[in-house]
Amino acid sequence: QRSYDVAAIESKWLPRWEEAKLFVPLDDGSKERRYVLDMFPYPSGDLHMGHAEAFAMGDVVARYLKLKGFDVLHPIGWDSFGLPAENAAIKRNAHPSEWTYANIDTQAASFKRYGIAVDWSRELHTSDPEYYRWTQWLFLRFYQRGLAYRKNSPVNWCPKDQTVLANEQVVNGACERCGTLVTKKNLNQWYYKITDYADRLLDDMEPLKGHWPERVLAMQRNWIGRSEGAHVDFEIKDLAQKVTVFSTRPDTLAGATFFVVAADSALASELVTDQHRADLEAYQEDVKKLSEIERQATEREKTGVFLGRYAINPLTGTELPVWAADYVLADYGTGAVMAVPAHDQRDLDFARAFGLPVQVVVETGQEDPAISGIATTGDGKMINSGSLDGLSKAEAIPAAIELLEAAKTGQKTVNYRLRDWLLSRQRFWGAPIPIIHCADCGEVPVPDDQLPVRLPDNLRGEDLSPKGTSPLAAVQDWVNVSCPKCAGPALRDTDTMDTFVDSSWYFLRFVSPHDEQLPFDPEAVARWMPVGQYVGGVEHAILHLLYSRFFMKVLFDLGMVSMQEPFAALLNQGQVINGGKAMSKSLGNGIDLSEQLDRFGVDAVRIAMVFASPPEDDVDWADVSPAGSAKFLARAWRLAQDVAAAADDGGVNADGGREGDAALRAATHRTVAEAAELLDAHKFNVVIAKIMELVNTTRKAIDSGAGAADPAVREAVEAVAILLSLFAPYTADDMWEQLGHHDFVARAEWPKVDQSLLVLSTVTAVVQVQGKVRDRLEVPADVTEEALRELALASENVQKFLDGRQIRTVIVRAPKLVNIVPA
Ligand code: ANZ
Ligand code: ZN
Repeated sequence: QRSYDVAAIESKWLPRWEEAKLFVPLDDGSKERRYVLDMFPYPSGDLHMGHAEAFAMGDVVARYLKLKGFDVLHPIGWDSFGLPAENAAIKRNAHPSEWTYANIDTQAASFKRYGIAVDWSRELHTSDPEYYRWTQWLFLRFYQRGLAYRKNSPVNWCPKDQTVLANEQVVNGACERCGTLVTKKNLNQWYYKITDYADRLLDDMEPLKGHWPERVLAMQRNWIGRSEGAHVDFEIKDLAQKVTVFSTRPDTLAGATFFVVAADSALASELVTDQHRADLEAYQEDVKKLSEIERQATEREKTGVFLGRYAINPLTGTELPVWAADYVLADYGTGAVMAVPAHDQRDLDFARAFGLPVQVVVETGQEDPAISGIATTGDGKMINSGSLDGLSKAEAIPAAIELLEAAKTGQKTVNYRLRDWLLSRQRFWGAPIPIIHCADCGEVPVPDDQLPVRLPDNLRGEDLSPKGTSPLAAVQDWVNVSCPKCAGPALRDTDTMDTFVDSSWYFLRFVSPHDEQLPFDPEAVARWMPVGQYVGGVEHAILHLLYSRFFMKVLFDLGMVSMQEPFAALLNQGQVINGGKAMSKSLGNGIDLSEQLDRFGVDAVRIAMVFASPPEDDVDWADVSPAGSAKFLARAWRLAQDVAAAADDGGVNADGGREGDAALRAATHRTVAEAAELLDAHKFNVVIAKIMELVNTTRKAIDSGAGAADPAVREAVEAVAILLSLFAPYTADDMWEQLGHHDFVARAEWPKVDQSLLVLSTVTAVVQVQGKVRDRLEVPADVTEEALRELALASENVQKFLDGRQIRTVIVRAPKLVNIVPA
């Protein structure tokens, strides 16, 4: 008899798995295909607890589907461009690739040891020229469609990282990477025109409902921020210029009593009279110092300056004083608003701060906003609004738009919060933008046959330190090229792409990772995509997931893919925390994964993690017991050993244990049936609890029942090994081998469930009224409390004894007892 030796089992199976390449998909059409994908890791160092959790979850799905008979694609790669590599290179006077690829080696070794069921032959790195060649190629396809363009505008600037940021990378006004408050800078930058896809990104979320977490869909919906309303044009008195506003409430036009433009917009400087220019400029200086969050905070006292101008209400002809204020944002709508203080709280606060009039145009029955200080935003009857009087809000909005359109001073419009995706970065470690700037020809795409535009390899350490312009700009022999069009002297674009560009299409590269003709083989895409189950953190709810959806739609429009959504289902795993708090250096509550693996073994750590909570919830390491899991695994493993010892022929029981212990057989089949349902519903933690029960039941059968030679015991232990293989692959394969199988458990079939064994026995439930037995009911042994309560109340005998009395309480002890207490 051996004992359960974790280290020995790991070193025995790992090389065997590597050699067997168990998770290379057949891709021959003999089985239905399924694509399972984990968000690929950033090679920041070694594998950590967060990876361990996320990948354990994805692995359950991949292994389960394979056992169920699907041809499973479960690849892995590295999101290996990005700032941390560059910062590490500066510190160590090295090239970013050194740090990056060393980390990848370390992480890959840990992933292998961690036993993730992936096809290693498809491994990719976004920083490899073979990969970024295609990132550049795709950029050029977008460029040719007018979906990649350059413009000069105020952009988010991180003063610490010395690079621009996409709106999606600014979290509460700060850089999502380093937390530094983001400022604005006017720069000429590259954008992807994601705004062209706003409506499709919204509409195509409909079929994702129920398959994606609702909060992710809600976050995307808010980020896109579609609002319906109207553009209304206002003449400016004494100026030839017209100014347009965006309003969701054109019905309230007659209630506009002043007009506000964003203080930091060009418009403010254009409109201001000479007399007020100094005031405006002083105010603009103050506004510059505020962050975006401060500007939008509703509690903050309203500030602003009068510009000396008047806008003319196109409906009533009233002159509205024009103000500049910071509560109106330069980059939303048109950067100008018609202020309706009676019905908009921000406008009302401003009106009260500066003594501007308040005019009610919707009679809501609430107190006059001028007195209460509370704007009335609800429905009511229109008043003081000419031909709109008497209409409800729902009627008045289209009616007002009709009036404006007839008078040619406005039209219906849809406004979005979504902005184009700023994709250029002034840093080194990313895919160079494949554009050449020629004095004569302008922007010239690098010809496809000259891709990739490789990064120079002679930059290291200080060469990479952030200067506000790309480090590539300093490499003269890289920057200076001849124009592909006219052969004259020209300059390469020196910016690199946001790393979110790399990750917006990697899932497509995985289906044909070695393709040299195209970024992906369209036929392989048709076979494998969309991803059937995507697994990753909720922190990507907007950035990566929105960008990937956008890429897919563009590729669809390019005729390169046949589906418009990349991820049919999404699972957001929780985080691993410790003592109720996120692990952090400053709290000193970090848990080192490799130390845990060394102490308890891979399987124990994996199973402890999955068992701790439903996959969507956080795992608090303080409540997790890998030691307990290790004990459980040893118990399961000993079952296989006992069966092997008891079997005289040591062979596999082919008849499925038909002859054996009936109660154990029922338990086994019920466990397998329930496990399948639970796995489909992603209740992985409950599956583990079920396996634990089955292990206990089997142990009892061996020690004080049927004995280890009973065919039902073998059947039970085989089921345990197969179920365990989803969570504890080393232990499972070792059990499988002891049971006499000469192949890996990953190649086993999901156990067949004998439906006749699932019929549950019934029990007799006693029904009392006021403590006296009044009926007996035959009910299923697993009857729910609610069902039993209903059955009891429906009993004729009970109704007779209740005799129409009201019921005070019903005490239910399923499945055996119900006590009804009348009032
Ligand atoms: C008049 C009005 C009356 C408005 C009323 C609202 C209520 P959402 O729903 O977020 O799209 N607005 C327009 N552009 C703005 C800007 N650049 N900065 C700040 N506010 C701006 O909001 C649209 C409403 O926000 C618009 O409708 C406009 O005020 C304001 F009873 O116009 B409304
Ligand atoms: Zn040229």
